[in-house]
Amino acid sequence: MVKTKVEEVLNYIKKSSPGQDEFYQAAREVFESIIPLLEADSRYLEQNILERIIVPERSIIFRVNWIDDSGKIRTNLGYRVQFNSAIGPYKGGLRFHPTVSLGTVKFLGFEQIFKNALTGLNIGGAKGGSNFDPKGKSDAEIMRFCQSFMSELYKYIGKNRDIPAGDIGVGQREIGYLFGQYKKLTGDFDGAITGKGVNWGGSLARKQATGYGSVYFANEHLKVYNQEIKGKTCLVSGSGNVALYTIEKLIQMGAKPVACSDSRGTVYHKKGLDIASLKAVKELKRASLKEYANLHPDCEYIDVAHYPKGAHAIWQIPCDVAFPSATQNELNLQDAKALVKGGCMLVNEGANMPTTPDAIDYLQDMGVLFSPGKAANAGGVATSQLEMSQNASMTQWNFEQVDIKLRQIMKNIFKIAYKTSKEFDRTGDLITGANIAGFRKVADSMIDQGSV
Ligand code: NDP
Ligand code: 2IT
Repeated sequence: MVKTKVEEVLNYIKKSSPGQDEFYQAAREVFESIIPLLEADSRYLEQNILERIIVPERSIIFRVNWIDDSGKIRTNLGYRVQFNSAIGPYKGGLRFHPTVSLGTVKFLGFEQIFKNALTGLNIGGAKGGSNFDPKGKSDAEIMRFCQSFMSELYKYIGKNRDIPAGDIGVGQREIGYLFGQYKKLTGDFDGAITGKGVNWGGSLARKQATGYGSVYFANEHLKVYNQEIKGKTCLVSGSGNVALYTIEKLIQMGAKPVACSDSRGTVYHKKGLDIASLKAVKELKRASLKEYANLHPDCEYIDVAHYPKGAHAIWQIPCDVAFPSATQNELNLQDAKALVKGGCMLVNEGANMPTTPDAIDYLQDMGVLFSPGKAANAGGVATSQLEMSQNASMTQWNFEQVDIKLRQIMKNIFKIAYKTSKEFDRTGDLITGANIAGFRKVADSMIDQGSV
């Protein structure tokens, strides 16, 4: 009966959201994994929570006109999906990438609802972005695009209403231009955007938080099995914000990250990645990883054109722990098979939905530990909330204060996901544990607040 109902709602999503495959994938994963809760407590189906929770409270789509360096008017699509505000104001990042569509933003916003609930903080779920491609654009073009994007978005956000932040293609530079325009239009210097620079209201450790948090989570996970991250050989896909600070924390904790990637290729540095030159190439120069390979003749560079068909080069490298930290569906069944062959014991998701459903099934069947992104990468948004909190009280905490809170939050997220997996007789299945714990908090709040 419960399973039939879940299928019914999933079919409805498929029909009512044509072409939104990623959204459908995210909804299926959550709904299938919460079946034990729906069976144990009839209130959720009686109150039509599934039908209600899969519809965003509001989806805003807008035109963004901006002027390129040659004086030509260019047009992109802008999105903000305010998915759920049952437990707090809408909160979630903005993604600028040519692949962004309404389906992408809906999948990310849907995931964000449960991730934010898991942090234990009062933040609702949202996501936004644009199909604007920041690659190859000048600083001035990025600034004009951000100003134009905010000229529409500012109408819908606010420190108690909706608080955007960064995601793929949106780092501190973009947040600066967005915040500048927000301030100009509203006249308010407040915490309506997070990920700000530390000189102008940003929180120390926000930049590091997602990556550091991901490693703290992996370590908590390993501890249950009498293991630790120290001494482990690791693969970290991507080389953006999340990947770089995952690599940095791994090195600090005595692990050995040996490979990372970008959209053009993979670097395999067997003796261990050098974080200083990685940051210099990717963070400061915004260059290709090929430049890192040029600086380190002892490392191997595998161009994306030479990936084995259908698989991704990075996952073919032997490792103990894999941290997919680039983008969705970047680790497929073929990759999962290679990881198992290479001795991988834990896949810890730094990105949002990086592992395909068949890859997850395979990893779990083969006894590989799995940390779902909703739990493992929640340190970024949690620290965003710490930034909101500092802004509201007009204070600034030092790095250690924020880092201690981040560590505690990641420990708590692990604890609640693990405890909930146990409660539903699936001890150690953190997908079930995280989805049920996140869903229960939001669904109970929706029930408390009635039909709104
Ligand atoms: P960045 O833009 O800083 O970095 C993204 C990295 O992934 C880059 O190295 C990029 O390559 C690579 N990449 C992006 N898209 C693709 C693609 N389609 N194919 C191949 N490579 C790709 O983003 P973040 O590090 O902020 O985000 C990474 C992931 O983590 C995303 O899934 C994001 O949603 C998630 N996340 C981010 C948080 C944050 O606080 N920033 C918080 C929680 C999750 P290239 O350098 O060539 O562009
Ligand atoms: O996916 C995510 O959690 C983020 N991109 C961070 C969101 C935030 O509001 O800090």
